[in-house]
Amino acid sequence: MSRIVVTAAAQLGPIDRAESRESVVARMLALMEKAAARGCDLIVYPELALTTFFPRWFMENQAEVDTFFERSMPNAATAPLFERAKVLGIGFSFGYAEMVEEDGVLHRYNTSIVVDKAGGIVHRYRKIHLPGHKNNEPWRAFQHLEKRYFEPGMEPFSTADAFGGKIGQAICNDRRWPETYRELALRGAEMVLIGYNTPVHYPLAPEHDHLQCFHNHLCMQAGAYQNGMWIIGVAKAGKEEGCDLIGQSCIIAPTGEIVAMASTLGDELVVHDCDLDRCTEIRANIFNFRLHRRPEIYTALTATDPV
Ligand code: CDT
Repeated sequence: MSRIVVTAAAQLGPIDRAESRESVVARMLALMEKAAARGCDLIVYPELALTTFFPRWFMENQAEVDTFFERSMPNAATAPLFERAKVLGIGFSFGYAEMVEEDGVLHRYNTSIVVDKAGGIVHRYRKIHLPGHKNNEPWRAFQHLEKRYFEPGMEPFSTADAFGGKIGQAICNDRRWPETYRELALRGAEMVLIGYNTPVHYPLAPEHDHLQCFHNHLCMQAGAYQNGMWIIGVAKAGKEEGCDLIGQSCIIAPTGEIVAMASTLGDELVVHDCDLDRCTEIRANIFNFRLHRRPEIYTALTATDPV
């Protein structure tokens, strides 16, 4: 049986603060129609896909922050995505700000879900590596307050059996950490979906601004190759509320090669036939974990502090 997952990376252009979820969902639906017309099994949207990237602003009023969060999924604004995808017979994935009450305590996470062709949520991932800072730092051109507005996800990386294979998820800053890919690969992931919002300007090291696009591909290509997995990297791109976000949404083969890439900073679809059996080219050979890995020697990897 074929294990080809025809996959679309659905890049979104900028979302203004005033743009409604309904308007964004209409844009996502337009991309979904295109993907379905191209025979896609799965369409992948970026991190925090439903709103502007709100951690760029310091907000003291929690009620204002909470306007960017979803209290249930699906909900009234996103139901059209679930309904249309089911009719089209296409799966999808997108990121959103999740507010959830667990054991009487309110939690807020940077979350991403995978929905299968039958319309069911088959995987949920809460961002583990939250970048940025907790307090207002007015010297910055813009804030990056993920550490203030979200709790880090406490569930380990995981996979779902979906689309004929094992699908994992990571979110934006996670893609810079080699542990993300290795954890997912050791848990069997054959395809990892990674949405991102990455500003061109990095206030802590502006001398690296010109390297943002290079680092974007560098880490995802290395992650794909060193673990023999497909990587679907999907940007929210373009000038959003005066902040330039990189694009370069791409599909990366288990060999580390970019096989499809967006060429704009707007709403754009790139599609590839991803053969999950190609993971074996790497995993049965150069990175055969069982034969060649030496976990008994890597003790520093799971130690809490660097040696
Ligand atoms: N969304 C996200 O995680 N963005 C970060 C920006 C750099 S850290 C301030 C990233 O790693 O792309």
